[in-house]
Amino acid sequence: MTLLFNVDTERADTWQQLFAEQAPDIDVRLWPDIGDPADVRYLATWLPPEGIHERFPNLEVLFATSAGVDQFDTRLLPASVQVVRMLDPGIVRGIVEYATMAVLALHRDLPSYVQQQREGRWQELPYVPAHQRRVGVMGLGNLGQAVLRQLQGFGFALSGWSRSAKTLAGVQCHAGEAALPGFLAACDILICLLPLTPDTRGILDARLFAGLPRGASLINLGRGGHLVEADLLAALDSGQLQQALVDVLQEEPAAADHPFMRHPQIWLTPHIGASTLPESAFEVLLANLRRHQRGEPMQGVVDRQRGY
Ligand code: NDP
Ligand code: OXD
Repeated sequence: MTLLFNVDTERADTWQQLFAEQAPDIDVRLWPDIGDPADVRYLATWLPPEGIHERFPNLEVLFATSAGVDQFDTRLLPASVQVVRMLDPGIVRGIVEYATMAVLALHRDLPSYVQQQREGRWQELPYVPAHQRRVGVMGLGNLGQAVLRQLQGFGFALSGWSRSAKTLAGVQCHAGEAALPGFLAACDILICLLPLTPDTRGILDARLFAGLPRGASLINLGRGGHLVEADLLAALDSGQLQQALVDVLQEEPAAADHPFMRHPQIWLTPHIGASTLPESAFEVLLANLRRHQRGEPMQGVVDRQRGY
């Protein structure tokens, strides 16, 4: 059974070593040393190689090394190939850390205090208790729910929005497009943790910003494709939004002269919300391989119809 990794060299060596130590029956190959492509049953990759089916005629499972799978055009893959996203607990930890850091920074007015310091001003701003701070999460999946669980400990007024209806203790849940305005109207801090699909592309736009309370802030941890960048700039300029923390951009890496780079109301990070670490993702991947070998359903299989 051959598993081919198409990942960066640093992580490739760790993956190979983990398999050699703990699952020596699996023949692990590292791109570009493919050997006979007809041997490859499993491919683990961030980006899909060109002409994947012609190249690997016996491919059965494409394991994304990421939680999001929008980089794959799953329509180009034969129906027989299952696409599985990465449910790495390390990704969850990373996103929970980032979201918590971002919410607390916004809640405690850190961007304003940093600005005041630069201007040589020592001035206290009004304190808003956590229970009066309304934090909403778009996307109540693996990551959105983990973030909400963590934020609950601080006592924020929490809400969430998803495609299908959910019941989460301590969270005001909203579902579907019709419920979006009601959800937005009660978000002082909005976190996007949606997958990028045809339905969610460009969802963070002028219309959505107009539906938020004036002076709200945005944390985009989803994908750059969710955000209409010009609309964010306009919303910040007009005061409709106060601050944005942006981890993902339409074009990555961003150009040095990208308008977000030096914007005083934007904190930009280079897609570091979370990344897959072989040390924590190995068990998840191996467990899925074993499930597949036993003919059992794998965890994290992408529904091609929904696109996530
Ligand atoms: P999940 O698939 O577990 O959850 C997705 C959630 O989004 C679900 O609650 C789903 O609703 C909801 N959703 C999807 N489409 C819509 C829609 N049209 N309207 C309303 N809600 C919708 O994904 P994860 O939580 O694992 O990951 C979310 C995304 O986070 C990834 O796709 C990726 O883009 C991003 N990410 C970013 C990282 C970073 O470093 N910045 C790292 C990892 C992930 P329902 O529950 O009803 O299906
Ligand atoms: C992911 C990411 O989706 O790193 O895992 O963005």
